Amino acid sequence: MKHTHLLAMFVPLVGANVSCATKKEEPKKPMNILYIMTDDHSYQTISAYDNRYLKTPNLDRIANEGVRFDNAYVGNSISGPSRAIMLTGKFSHKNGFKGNSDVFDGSQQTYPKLLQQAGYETAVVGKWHLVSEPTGFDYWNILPGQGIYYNPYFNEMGDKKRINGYATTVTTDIALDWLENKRTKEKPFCLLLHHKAPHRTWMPDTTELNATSWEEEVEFPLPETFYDNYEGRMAAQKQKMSIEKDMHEVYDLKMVDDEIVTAQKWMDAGGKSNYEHMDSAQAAAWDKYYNPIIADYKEKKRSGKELTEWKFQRYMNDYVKCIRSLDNNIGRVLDYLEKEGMLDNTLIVYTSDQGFYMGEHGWFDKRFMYEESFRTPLMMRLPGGKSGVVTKDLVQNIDFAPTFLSLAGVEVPNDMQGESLIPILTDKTPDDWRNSLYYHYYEYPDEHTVMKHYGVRDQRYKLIRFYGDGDSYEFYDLQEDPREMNNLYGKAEYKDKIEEMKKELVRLQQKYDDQNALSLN
Ligand code: SGN
Ligand code: CA
Repeated sequence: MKHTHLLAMFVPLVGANVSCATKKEEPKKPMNILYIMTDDHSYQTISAYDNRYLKTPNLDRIANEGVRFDNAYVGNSISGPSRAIMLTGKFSHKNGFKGNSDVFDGSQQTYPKLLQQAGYETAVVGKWHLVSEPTGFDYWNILPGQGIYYNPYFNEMGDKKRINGYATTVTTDIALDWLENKRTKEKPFCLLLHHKAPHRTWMPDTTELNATSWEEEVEFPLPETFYDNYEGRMAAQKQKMSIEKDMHEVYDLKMVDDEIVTAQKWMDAGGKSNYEHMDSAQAAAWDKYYNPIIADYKEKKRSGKELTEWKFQRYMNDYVKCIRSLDNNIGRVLDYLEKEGMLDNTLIVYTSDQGFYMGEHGWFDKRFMYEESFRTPLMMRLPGGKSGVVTKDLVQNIDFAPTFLSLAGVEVPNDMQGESLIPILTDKTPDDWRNSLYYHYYEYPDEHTVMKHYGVRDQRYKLIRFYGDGDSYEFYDLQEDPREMNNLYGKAEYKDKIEEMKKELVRLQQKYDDQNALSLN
C-alpha cells in the first residue's frame, strides 16, 4: 500500500483570501502545480546550495520560502530517462525508457494523465526529449530534440514554428502566455516548465555577454578533485567527459574562427552551426564579447595545464551566464504568480533532470552514480507547508508523481515506485521513510563512454557495480571520503559493510523488480 496523503488540510488555504474579505466563498479547488525543471543544472551553481560561483536570488527564494532537499537523487542520470521516471514514478526498467535513443511509450500511465482525469488542466512547455509526442497534456509546446539556444524551433501541438529570441526567455514567455491566456482558469493547473539551459554547449544570452567584458570576469576556483588520476576506479579511467581531453575549444568554448576551425577540423560543423542560428544583431553582440577572447586564445597559444585551466574558466563563465538567465526568468514567473495572487495556491518545484560536473574529477557531463551527477537540486515551495527548511531525507525523482497525485487528492497507484513527499513538506518524515536509494544507468558507450552501472547509496555508504565491457565494484564511505576518490572495495576492514550493502542492493532490486539487474548479480 502506498502512503497516500490527501490534502484536505490545504484546500481551505486556496479560498482563504476570499473568505476573509467577507465575500461569498468561492468553490474550493486544489493546489496548482508548477514544476520547473532545467537541463544539467548543478546544485553547485545555486547559491541556496553553494555560494562559491554566483548569486541566484530567485532560485534561492524558492528554497527560503519552502524546503531545500540536500539529498535529492535521480534514478538514471541522463535526460530522457530522468524525464520518463518523473512522469511515471517508475524506474527506467519499468517505464521502458533506459537511454536517450529509446522512444517513450506514451500510452502508459503517467501522473499528468491521472491529474487530467481528476480535473486538472495540464501543460508541458520546453524541452521534452522523449521522442514520441506528449500524452496527458491539454497543451504542449516543446523544443524538438535537444532544442537550440538562439531563435529556437518549437512544436506547438503539431504546429512547428521558429521563435525569435533566447531559449530560456522564449520558453518562459510561452509558459506565461499559457498561464495568462490559454488555460481554463476555473480548473487547477499542472504546468511542466522545462528549460533547455544550461545544457551543452552552454550558450549565454547576449544580455549576459554584454554585462561585463571578459577581462573583468571573476576567476573560478578549481575544484579539489580537478586533477584526479582515477586510481582504483576503472570506469572513471574509461570515460570521455574530461575538460582536458574531450571539451572542444571551437565547439564547446566558442573559439569559432576560420584559422582555428581549419586547424581543428572535426568540430567545424557543430561549432559553426550553433553560431549560425543567431540573427545579425545577436551575432554582433556575440562577436563583441568572444572576438577579444578568440584573439587572446590565438596569441597565447596555451598548452598543458595552462590550456586545461583556461578551458575550465571559459566553461564556467559560459555556464554561469546561462544560469543567470535562468534565475532572471524564474524571477519573472515568481513575479507573475505573486501579481496574480497565485503564490498561495501553487506548489512550486525547482529541479534539474540531473546534476552536473563543474570540473570535479576534471569533468563536465553527468551519467555516473558519483554524487555530482547522481544528486540533483530540488527545492519545493508549498503554501501552508514548511518554509526555510533544509532536509537530508533521501528522496528521488520516482517521488514526484506520487507527491503531485497526493497533493491533488488522487490515490497513488500501487505500481508507482516512489513515495509522496508531502509529509516531508508539511509535517514530519514518516518513521518508515527509505534508508537507501537505487540507481541504474544503461547508456554505453554512447558519447561519453560511461559504463553501465547500478548501485545503492544510504546515508553514509555507496556501493556501485559497473558491468558490461568489464566488471568492477566500487565502495565509498561518504562520511570519510565525500569526493569519492578512495575506492574501498576489497579492503578487509570494510568486508562486513560491503556484504551488507550488497544485500541491500539485492533487496532494492527485488523491491523495484529490476529482473535484468538481478540476473547479472
Ligand atoms: C548531447 C551532448 C552530450 C550529452 C548528451 C545527453 N552532446 O548528445 O554531451 O551528454 O546530449 O545530454 S552535444 O554535442 O550534442 O551537446 S542529456 O542531458 O540530453 O541527456
Ligand atoms: Ca540533462
